[in-house]
Amino acid sequence: MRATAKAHTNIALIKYWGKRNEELILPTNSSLSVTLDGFHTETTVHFKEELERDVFLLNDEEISGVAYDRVTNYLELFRNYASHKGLFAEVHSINKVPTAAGFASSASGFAALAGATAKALQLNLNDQDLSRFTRQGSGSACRSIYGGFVQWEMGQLEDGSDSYAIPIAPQEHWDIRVAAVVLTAKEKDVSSRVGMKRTVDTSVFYDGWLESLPRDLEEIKVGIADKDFEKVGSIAEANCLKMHATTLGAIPPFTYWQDTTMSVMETIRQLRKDGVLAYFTIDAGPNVKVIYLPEDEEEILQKLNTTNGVEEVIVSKVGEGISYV
Ligand code: 2P0
Repeated sequence: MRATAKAHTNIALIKYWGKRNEELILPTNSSLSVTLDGFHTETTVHFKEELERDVFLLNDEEISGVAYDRVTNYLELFRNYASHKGLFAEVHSINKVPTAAGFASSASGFAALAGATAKALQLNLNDQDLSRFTRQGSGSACRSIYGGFVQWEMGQLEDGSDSYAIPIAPQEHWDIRVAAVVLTAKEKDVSSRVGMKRTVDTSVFYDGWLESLPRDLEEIKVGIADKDFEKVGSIAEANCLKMHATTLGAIPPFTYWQDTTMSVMETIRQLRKDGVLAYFTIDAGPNVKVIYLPEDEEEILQKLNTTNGVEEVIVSKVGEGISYV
């Protein structure tokens, strides 16, 4: 009753920003992401009769508190499903997602945890079932089951059975690059969970965000199919700006941006004025991700590395889906 899974993180080009059901993690909108090869989590789950509770080690360090609770509560889902009440596990995760890079390590983390747990319990889930299970650990993680370009279907049903990710185009479809621009951290963030809830509950701009999404999603899928980089980049950048605009309309208002975030945005706009196709996207934090084509890499990295506040730039290619070691 032991298995190891490896999953990569992903970056949303059309953002998930809000839940209609917090317990089941059901979103208010469908989203679309690219799986990244630069960042992954490898997790071993070992169920043992002699354990009296779950044990969670992250990078060889035993974890307690909120992070432990989230893992053990998540394992409970599988125990209930597989009728293994009282069977506990040792979970050993190696996280190759530098927290400073501002990627939700929960995406690769919960995808790897779900995969390893299902395998250890010999549940024989197909990818769709696995994605559905993964979603209940962390929303964005359900997209990390697949490589390449992935859509998370919001679904309509109250039990969440139609809310899971589907592959849109495989890893080898298109070689685009994503640079994670790490900025000097200044202040504590509003977590994505708290931020999205506050926005759904209070932002006067939230309805506008939701209304604009179906069109963004349809258009970007056409762009991906046609490998139209200008189309994909401009839709992704505008979608990110709309998501962040909703936070300014919340009560109390907040923003994830810092002055250095805006410096990077300005660098990207200037690159475009100079004829280089580069676009930015930003998640629930100050760091910026830049998407571009391989032939422009040298020039873009040179400009980013000389931008105010940039500590480090980490490049990813399009990555693969979950695998078992
Ligand atoms: C995304 N984000 O689509 C969006 C864009 C942040 C901004 O998914 O509460 O860690 O575990 O479902 O997935 C970050 O939120 O939230 C996120 P939960 P998650 O990638």
